[in-house]
Amino acid sequence: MTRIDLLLSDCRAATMVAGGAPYGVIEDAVIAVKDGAILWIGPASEAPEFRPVSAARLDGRWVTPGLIDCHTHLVFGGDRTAEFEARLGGATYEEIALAGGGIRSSVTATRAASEADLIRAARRRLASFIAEGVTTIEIKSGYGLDLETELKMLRAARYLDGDVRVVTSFLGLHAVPKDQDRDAYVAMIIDEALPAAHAAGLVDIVDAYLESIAFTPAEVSRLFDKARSLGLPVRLHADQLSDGGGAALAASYGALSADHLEFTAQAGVEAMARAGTVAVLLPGAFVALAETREPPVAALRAAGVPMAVASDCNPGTSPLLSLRAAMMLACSQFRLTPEEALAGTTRVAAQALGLAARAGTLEAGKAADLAAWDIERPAELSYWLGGDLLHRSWRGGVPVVA
Ligand code: DI6
Ligand code: FE
Repeated sequence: MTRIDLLLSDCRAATMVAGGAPYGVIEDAVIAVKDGAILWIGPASEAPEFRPVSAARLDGRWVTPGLIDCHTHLVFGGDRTAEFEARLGGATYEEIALAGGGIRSSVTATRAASEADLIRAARRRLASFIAEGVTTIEIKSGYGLDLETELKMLRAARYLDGDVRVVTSFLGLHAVPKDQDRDAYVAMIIDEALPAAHAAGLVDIVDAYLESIAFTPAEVSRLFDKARSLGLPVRLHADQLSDGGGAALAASYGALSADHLEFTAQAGVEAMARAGTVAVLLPGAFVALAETREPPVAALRAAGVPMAVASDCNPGTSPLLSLRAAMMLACSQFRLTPEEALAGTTRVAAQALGLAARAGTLEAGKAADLAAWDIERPAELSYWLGGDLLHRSWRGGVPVVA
């Protein structure tokens, strides 16, 4: 009899393995966990005998891969409620940014915060995601915009790794800081800040904000050349407020993902398909900014571009503390199917973070990041806006929500 650490039984598994039954369903499943990974998963009728250290019967509940939020700005100082009120009064996001508010106001607050302050505030926000079954979260820098504060943000993000797996993205090219020469700033980020953050082991992915109010294709290309020379994968905030050719640029670097994509044209979609770049859809920003231009979901689907869904949790454009809410909004606003939305926060989200071999589906050999739910069918995860549906969760087979 095989000795294992954890045995889950009497459950229905939405494995999210592609290509088979919807949701990759296994009815009456057994999941055996050893050394943090799934050792065996399959129908109870075919299960070998296991000798588990601990076991849980789940009374027919659904089990999915732990949810993965592949795009957040969870670490920041302060808040932007005044800007929210100004927008409700008629100001646009671009006007506020060009007047020196927006990202720059979060930069002021983030520089003023201690590392402990940043951790405390981010941990409070993270609790909302953990409570809804998130077991992996990506967190970006980009509200420091100087070497010291970018490193402080990334250390805070790394510190939060524990109940959840944290993946970091270096977002030095997020905005040009106030009163600073643009070219000197870009050079500092590329030649100094990125190499230093990488040397400190703080960078998993390199991100940038390509936008008319942010950085140009030429500037982003220089950053991505540097990332390539350091052996780091890239991703990009692309075509959110205007078509800057961001999707095609990201694809030309073999980016893990291009994110937002509201204004992406057909050529960008096709370039992403060829490059295997994931489209990360961020309906929280779409709703919070009351945007009307939708990302080209039908074209992405037709071209076979995998679609992820993320919260984009940030103080400016997406004050969204729920990945499940993002799933619901992706269905209601962008017409994803509930199955696509769940794939977008499991299998495809893992791909967007370069974690496809380790997470995102329930398969032997993958991490035992699991969520068990009080639902009757998997579509409910994208159907309810809010609500506490989680029964239990595990990271690497260790209970998180018990
Ligand atoms: N992600 C970003 O980085 C920008 N928009 C988005 O969706 C700006 C975020 C901010 O205003 O703080
Ligand atoms: Fe973002």
